[in-house]
Amino acid sequence: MNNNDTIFALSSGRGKSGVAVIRISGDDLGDMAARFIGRAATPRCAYFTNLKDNAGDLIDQCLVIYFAAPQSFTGTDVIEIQCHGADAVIKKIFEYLTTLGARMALPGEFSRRAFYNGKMDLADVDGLAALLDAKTDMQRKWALRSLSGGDGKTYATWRRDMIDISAYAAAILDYDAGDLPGNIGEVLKQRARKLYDDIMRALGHSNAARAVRSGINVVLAGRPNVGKSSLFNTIVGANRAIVSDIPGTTRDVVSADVDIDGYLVHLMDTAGLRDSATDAIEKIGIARTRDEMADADIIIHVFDAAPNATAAANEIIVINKSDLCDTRSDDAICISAKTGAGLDKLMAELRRRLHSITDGADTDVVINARTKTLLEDAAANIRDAIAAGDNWDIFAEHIRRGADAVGRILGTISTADVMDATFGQLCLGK
Ligand SMILES: Nc1nc2c(ncn2[C@@H]2O[C@H](COP(=O)(O)OP(=O)(O)OP(=O)(O)O)[C@@H](O)[C@H]2O)c(=O)[nH]1
Ligand SMILES: [Mg+2]
Repeated sequence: MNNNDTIFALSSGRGKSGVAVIRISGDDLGDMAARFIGRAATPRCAYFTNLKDNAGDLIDQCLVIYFAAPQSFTGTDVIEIQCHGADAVIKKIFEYLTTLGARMALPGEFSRRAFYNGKMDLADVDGLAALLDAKTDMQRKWALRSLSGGDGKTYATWRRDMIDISAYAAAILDYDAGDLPGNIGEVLKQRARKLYDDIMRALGHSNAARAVRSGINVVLAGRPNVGKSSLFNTIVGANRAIVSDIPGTTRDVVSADVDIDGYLVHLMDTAGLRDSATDAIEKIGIARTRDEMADADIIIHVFDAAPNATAAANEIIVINKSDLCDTRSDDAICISAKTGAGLDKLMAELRRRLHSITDGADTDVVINARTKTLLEDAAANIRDAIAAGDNWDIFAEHIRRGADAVGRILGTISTADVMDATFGQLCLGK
């Protein structure tokens, strides 16, 4: 698996650009670098060079940087060519590199090398994938936290602790009680309980990480004709949803992604809720509204008169059409989608709710779907260990399984499918 044949890929984005970066990874690329620049390359120095093909024809004027192993992204020798970002130039350089025996890299192959060469653990790879996907500032910050190694350190500490506890528990079986500290059993249980609490606390914040990474679902719901679509269009800043005075105008879920305070928000306009709907399509629309409400992180419940409902924890109650009537309520925000009155208050409340989803989760590991399942597995094993009483072989075995689960998060213990799924998230050139 750990075969450092020479691979290359475009590491910058596709399309016409001022500069494109082509990355090459392999063993002993010093000769290749020297060939490009016409003399021996000092690592980490930038060389302006007329890059020529095998026939001596100029391909492009480039900057070439040589990174000697292990001080490179992949831990192998790496050459970066910065050329002009034209498709024809990139294609020609690729052809040239192929004649030198290099091949096009697979998606995620550079990071796979970095992993095998000890430059990254799988938590870092998850962080890198999240960073490359980041559209908003909050996504960028969270991905960087995960990428900068904090998560890997926490997981590694947990794993070491578990291996240690498991080893001591096994020792209780193997050694005479007189040779061991008197309270060793109690100490091991206390340590296991602390680990369990730490992991459960991290899991408790996994919703925050999910919300930042995948976006926060905000659903506009309410009776027909109250102005949901009008409000949706106002927040999105474009006429995306049809507005009319006919109740039941919106039949399907209309959604748009908006960046609010650095959070990626999936804003959804829905079919108005009414029991009297007879139209089959409207009924399907209402069922969809209910599905979206069930999955919502935040519901903006819109009324056009005094609300007849109390707000659920994830609901913001809004009374629209304040330009027409003067309904007031202490628990509701009065707005007019038509004149814009009160919208600042609604947006301030929405921002407060968005922040509260992630508040307090700042110091914990950034959990994704893969790590969540493994952490749940680890926690369940620690719980079973604690429940094993003084049955120390069962205690040791469960803690060891917990350590394996955390090892899988880091890739210390791995299977081919985990590797493929993790590196497959990455694009070409990473
Ligand atoms: N005066 C006034 N009219 C509004 C306001 N907001 C919406 N309307 C009007 O109310 C009617 C219904 O608006 P929509 O935005 O289509 O209402 P909806 O809640 O999406 O309705 P359905 O899709 O049928 O569920 C339209 O005629 C809008 O112009 C407002 O703040 N003031
Ligand atoms: Mg509508």
